[in-house]
Amino acid sequence: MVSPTDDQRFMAEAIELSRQNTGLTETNPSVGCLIVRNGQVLGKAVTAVGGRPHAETQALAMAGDGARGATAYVTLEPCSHYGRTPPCANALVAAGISRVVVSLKDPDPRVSGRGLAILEEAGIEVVTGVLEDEARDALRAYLMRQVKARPYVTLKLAVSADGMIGKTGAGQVAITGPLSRAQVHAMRVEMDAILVGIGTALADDPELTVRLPGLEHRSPLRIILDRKLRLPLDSKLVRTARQVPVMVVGDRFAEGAEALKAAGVEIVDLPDLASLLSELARRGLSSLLVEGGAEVAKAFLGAGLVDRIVLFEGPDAIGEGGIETPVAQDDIPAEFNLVRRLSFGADRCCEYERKFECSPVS
Ligand code: AOF
Ligand code: ZN
Repeated sequence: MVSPTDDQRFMAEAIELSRQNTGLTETNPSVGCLIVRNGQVLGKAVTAVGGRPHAETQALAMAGDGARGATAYVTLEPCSHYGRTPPCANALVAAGISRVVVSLKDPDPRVSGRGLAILEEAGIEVVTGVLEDEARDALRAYLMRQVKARPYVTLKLAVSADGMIGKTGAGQVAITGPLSRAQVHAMRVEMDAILVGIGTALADDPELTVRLPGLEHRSPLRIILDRKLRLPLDSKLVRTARQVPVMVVGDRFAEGAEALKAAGVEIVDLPDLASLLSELARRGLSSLLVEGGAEVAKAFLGAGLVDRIVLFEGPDAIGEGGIETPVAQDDIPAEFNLVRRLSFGADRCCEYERKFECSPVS
């Protein structure tokens, strides 16, 4: 007999494994799978970078004949559709797996319940809902796009000791230290897109790429909210548009549109943030990091379109000329809960999450 604690322990390992490729599996969720027999892990895998092969087929290949009579732990319901790979549910049946423990049902309409049905019809014991909250956290971006047809939105803010996010006319001001900055780059790796307003783009001339050794090629799509197309052609963003895509959300008939397009920038003309998020989801993007500035943060918060707030707090004050943060630690909206508290050198970092109300497990 497998005790419930064993199920939780192995599922925890599968979830941890799944996090390894978060953000790197294109439109696919990053799923973790363990093949276990008599308490021994015979195979384990995560959805490959790029989205294929899926986790189960790789874990089964690793377990080989050992999979016969074994238990498979999968963070998401095994797929049942013939996509670019044959269904994982069928592969589990063919390998002689006798028990499958799943955390979450897959909301993808091509799968949604059918994967579990294939397993049950083959006489496999199926258990669902194990460590559901943890799996939902690991799969939150994928679930948000599937269930709400928009990306999961994270708002990142770096706030000084006196509650400021910058200084008028001063360009980029160092609020947090190098460890926090490295952490922001690590966050970017997991994102499908990063967004700033034109105010920030003009003041900071940011590059918004990932600059971590070995991960430079993992930069997300860069989005600038720029109604009047004020983004300068000699900005770092435009100059690097051919290496890492840049999308400007603005009036496609405004002056300068042709020059931006010629420089490799895409212009999309959309009326509001909700339509932008729908468009991103339609393109298969599941996660968005909003990096500033104050007006953009307020607009996302005001529209109820923020799912997570990551608040970095530096040790020094900015003083005179400071730009006030749109949200401080003591006025986080009530619907957000503190989920993580970390330190990066002299900086503190608090993460707040809005209750994620999509429960795909029936
Ligand atoms: C699994 N195991 O590791 C993953 C799954 O485009 P395709 O054919 O690869 O299918 C994408 C869908 O497969 C995706 O929407 C989700 O339903 C499922 N992802 N399923 O069995 C995996 N990544
Ligand atoms: Zn699959």
